[in-house]
Amino acid sequence: MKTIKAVTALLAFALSSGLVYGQTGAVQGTVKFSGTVPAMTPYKVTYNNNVCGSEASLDRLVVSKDGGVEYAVVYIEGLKSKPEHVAASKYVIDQKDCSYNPHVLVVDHGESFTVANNDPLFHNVHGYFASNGETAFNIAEPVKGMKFVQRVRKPGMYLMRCDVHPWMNAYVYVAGDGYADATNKEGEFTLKDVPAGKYKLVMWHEGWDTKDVGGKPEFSKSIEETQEITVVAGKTTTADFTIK
Ligand SMILES: [Cu+2]
Repeated sequence: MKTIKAVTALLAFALSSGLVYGQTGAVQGTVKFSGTVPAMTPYKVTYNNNVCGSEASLDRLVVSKDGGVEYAVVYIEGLKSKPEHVAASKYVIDQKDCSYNPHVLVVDHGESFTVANNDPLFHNVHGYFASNGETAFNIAEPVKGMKFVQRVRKPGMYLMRCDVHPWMNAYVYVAGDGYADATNKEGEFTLKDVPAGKYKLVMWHEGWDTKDVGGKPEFSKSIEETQEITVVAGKTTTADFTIK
């Protein structure tokens, strides 16, 4: 009798934890560029050249030789993940050689990220809500080695720029929906442990057209594409996007 009880308890645990049926699946795919990749004109740097160099890439469109688009953000709309605490030290945007690294960072909702200055000059990190262009935060980091932890409570996309060096730009996506990833150098993304079900998958790319407005690059609108996906328990769903 004891054995039956123990087995029943074990089975109940296995079922509730999804060990037996595996109630989650994965979503995997790529973002590719179709057609001729437009040449990106580097920004001409005319001051702080000893640190910043003479030309800067705006990193607006980064495509691999196989057409993979880096720095796109792919997320599931409206699916909340379990908040998992991640230390702010895990999410870092570094300022080095007057460029943000990485160019795009995905941060889980409710978490903080660190902005570091590894240049021997003044940078300020001006964060804007990408949705309306309003200021979300503004951090001054005048000295090399400074670090600042920024908490972003409102989910969504943030654009960061430096008011001193107008070519510097980066994005932080605060994943209100939890399930989000930024594409790697090959344009690949992976979303793991997604509960089985039907969802809307969204692909966001910042867009690459720029206009020079008094020496400051002004960026065109971002690009968004969606597709319906079905996540099956224990399986990997493939979803590919193309931009042109
Ligand atoms: Cu700067």
